[in-house]
Amino acid sequence: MKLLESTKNIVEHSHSHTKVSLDYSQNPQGNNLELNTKKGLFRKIKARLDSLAKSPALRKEKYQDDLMEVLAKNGFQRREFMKWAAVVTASLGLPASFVPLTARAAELANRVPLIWLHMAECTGCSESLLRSEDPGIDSIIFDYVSLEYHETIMAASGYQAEKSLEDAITTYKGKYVLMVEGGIPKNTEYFLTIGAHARTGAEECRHAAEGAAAIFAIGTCSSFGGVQAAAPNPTNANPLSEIINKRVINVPGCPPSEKNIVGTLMHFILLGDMAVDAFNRPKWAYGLRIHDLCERRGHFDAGEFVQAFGDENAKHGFCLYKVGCKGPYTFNNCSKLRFNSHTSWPIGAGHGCIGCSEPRFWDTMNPFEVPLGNRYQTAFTGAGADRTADNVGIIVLGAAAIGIAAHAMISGAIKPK
Ligand code: FSX
Ligand code: SF4
Ligand code: F3S
Repeated sequence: MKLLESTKNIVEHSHSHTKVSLDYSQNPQGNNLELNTKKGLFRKIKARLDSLAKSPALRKEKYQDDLMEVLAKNGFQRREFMKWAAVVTASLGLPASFVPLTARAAELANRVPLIWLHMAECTGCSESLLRSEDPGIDSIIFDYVSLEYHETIMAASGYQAEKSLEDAITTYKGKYVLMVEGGIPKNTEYFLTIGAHARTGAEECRHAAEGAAAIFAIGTCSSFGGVQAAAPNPTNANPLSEIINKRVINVPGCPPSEKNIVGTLMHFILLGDMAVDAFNRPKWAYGLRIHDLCERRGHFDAGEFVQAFGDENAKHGFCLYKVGCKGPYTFNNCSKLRFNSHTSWPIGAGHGCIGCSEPRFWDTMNPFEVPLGNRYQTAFTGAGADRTADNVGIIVLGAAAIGIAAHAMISGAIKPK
């Protein structure tokens, strides 16, 4: 964090002296950018990629082809790949002239060893990414990456699987990216044991984290504990960051989109580090609220709300706030990037956002089909268990909820639907 802050100062300082500026339109703070000019940043990324290109492609037995051939075999042309690279580049807050660099980073992704561990979870994060029914470009790139260990898709099992994990940890010590999916029991670690030697989940995480070059918690379970950590949390499930002593970047969502998983990997390959918010989520993906860019936002502003699922207003695609949408309190980019190769997302499908990328959302955002504002109105007028809101974040959230709820109520009064 210190390093990022100091580079931010350099960027800001040099800004006052030079006319060359970066495109910060999607990344207003710009504090994930280490150099002070577009040219300098371009050179820095290019040097990183040049040095990566010198290392050998891994998993040759599986992919002798290059990425373009792998994509072609799956029916994608270069034009589609470049379009994909343009979307990722823009999402990461980088200028359009960097698109060829993103494309190259994807092509070189088979040089980066990746270990993916499963803890307590539903495997939805892996499925969001792999989309085995209908893989998109993100899924294919992920498969093309040197995925050294992933229990769901590897052929090995039992002792053999454990051996492949050990081999990967030893062979790529200090170089591999570690991605962990799922919550992890703490103290009563034995509530989660894995594999032939029945190691606890926590032991496995600590062991794999030691030699990792970068560590990402994939999904809300690994980032914040997730569904098994919901009250009363019978297994003492905890986030990865509570289990190990190294820096963890959280990529939450239940599940996170394939773009957020692959985009984070691309960001790492391109720049090595990234700016994060207070919950250690990459700012490029979790910097805005769902509500900020929601396709139904015009209806919210006009006071046009769905009152009950299936009503006339639902057919018109009106705002889902009154049937419980938590988009105003949720930081994620679903409204922009969507899921399943940009085809749909929860609000597009007609249900409100349930706040799945926020800490403790199972406890704080439910009931999912009731507006959050209703609950806080009760709490703030004196009754209700929520009066015990035990941290500033929730109180701030509550204040925002009251504002949002007031808008919905006033709009409802003026314009009953
Ligand atoms: Fe599931 Fe990943 Fe939710 Fe958790 O998910 S989609 S329960 S975030 O760890 O598979
Ligand atoms: Fe979209 Fe939900 Fe905001 Fe309505 S309340 S505009 S549905 S994010
Ligand atoms: Fe989750 Fe809300 Fe996106 S429920 S998937 S953050 S729209």
